[in-house]
Amino acid sequence: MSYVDEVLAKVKEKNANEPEFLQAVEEVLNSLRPVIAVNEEKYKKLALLERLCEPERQIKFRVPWIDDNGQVQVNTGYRVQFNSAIGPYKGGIRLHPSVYIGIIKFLGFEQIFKNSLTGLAIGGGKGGSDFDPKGKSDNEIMNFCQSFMTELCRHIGANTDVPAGDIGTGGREIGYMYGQYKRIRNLYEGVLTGKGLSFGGSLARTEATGYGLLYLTNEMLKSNGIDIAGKTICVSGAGNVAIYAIQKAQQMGAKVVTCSDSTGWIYDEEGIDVALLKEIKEVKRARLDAYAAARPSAVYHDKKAEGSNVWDVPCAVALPCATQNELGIDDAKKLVGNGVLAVAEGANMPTTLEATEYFQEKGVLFAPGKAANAGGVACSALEMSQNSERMIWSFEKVDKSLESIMINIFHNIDAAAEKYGFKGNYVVGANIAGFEKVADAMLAQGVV
Ligand code: NDP
Ligand code: 2IT
Repeated sequence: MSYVDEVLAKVKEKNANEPEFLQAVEEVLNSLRPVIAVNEEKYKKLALLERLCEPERQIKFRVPWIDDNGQVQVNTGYRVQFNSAIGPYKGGIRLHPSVYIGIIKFLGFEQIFKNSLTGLAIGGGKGGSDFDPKGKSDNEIMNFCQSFMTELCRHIGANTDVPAGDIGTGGREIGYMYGQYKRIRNLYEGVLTGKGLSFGGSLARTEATGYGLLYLTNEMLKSNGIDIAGKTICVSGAGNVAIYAIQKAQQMGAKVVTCSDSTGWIYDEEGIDVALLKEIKEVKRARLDAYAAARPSAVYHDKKAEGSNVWDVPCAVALPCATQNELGIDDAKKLVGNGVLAVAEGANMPTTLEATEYFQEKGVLFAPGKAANAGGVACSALEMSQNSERMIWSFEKVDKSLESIMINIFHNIDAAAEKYGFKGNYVVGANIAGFEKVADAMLAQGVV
């Protein structure tokens, strides 16, 4: 049995109840086969892959808070500090009822390679809670965030572990968490990213993941002789990543005709109205049916009632920007049937393994999330730099840095794929290019 297969078997046995984590590990380790083969004995003796798949530290804690009726509620908080070989742990905080340790571990594992791909000094981590922000009052959100940070604050720090946003955690939540950190630790430091602009946040961080997704997608299309201008694009999700992906796609001359939330989706034949979408999602925190109600060119589809989704709509480029495993094999077949040219993942692991392989077999360009959505965390690292030097960069400076980071990522993953004989397979390229730096640092730092 090869070393990779041995480790895969061990990881499966040890984490049998964490399918999302196993899915992420399987994809990465399978891609690494050609690199591992070159140093198989050495890596095995040093248990490099076992160490890579075992978080350095996992923290699980009680989060009690009081709702508006005076009732005490209890949630579970998590922080997985996965790998600090190349920098302090870095990764978002997800607030969603589906959160359990397997979700946080899959996200933390992906983050190791993504952060490495940015070329910046950030290790991999992720956190979150099964708290559901939907329908909560502002006061309840603050109570939760303060309680969450009351425990988390002892485990993080500007040079230790720097959390940020993810599903359910945006500027408002980061603000409440930052206030509580500062109050308890008496430290005004860049311990969180995605902060408000008045207290150490970076310009363009809000836009960064969506913009970065389009910078990378555009570069991938260009290198394959395709012009993004005039193309029809389907986006899923209607949160931070989706909104700014739509905005940048439009700036590049493409037409985005869909977006979605957990209850339904929109088809807008005239192209999504970003100002209206922002008003509904960022200001009113409402559902997407409000978009169709305000826009005659849009049709709202109820997900449950119709069983349909955005991938039913013919497009040249598909950008899944909502959540894990939202694009399965049936969706992939529909997209390919409708002539899709490229898929780029704005979300983390939105495409199932089966669907990913299907796209690759059919010659669809496929950019995996750990490369395609790295713009968010890259900009977070730029926020950390600004906090360290106590400076504020202009929007243009951050945006230009972001663009060049994303273009570099594309060329690095493209080159890594080609070097190992998998030309055009950006999944393999991203996993190998992300792994190489982390492995080198781990080996240099001894058995830790
Ligand atoms: P938001 O909370 O801002 O938006 C999430 C969107 O996805 C919402 O429209 C939400 O709908 C939908 N969604 C979430 N969970 C589900 C679900 N289980 N089923 C169906 N729809 C769902 O999160 P982000 O935009 O920040 O994150 C989206 C994805 O991008 C995630 O995978 C995240 O990990 C990834 N990502 C985020 C980065 C960032 O900087 N924010 C950086 C890199 C990756 P509803 O509101 O109805 O729940
Ligand atoms: O998945 C991700 O990369 C994020 N949610 C952003 C992490 C960060 O630290 O900015």
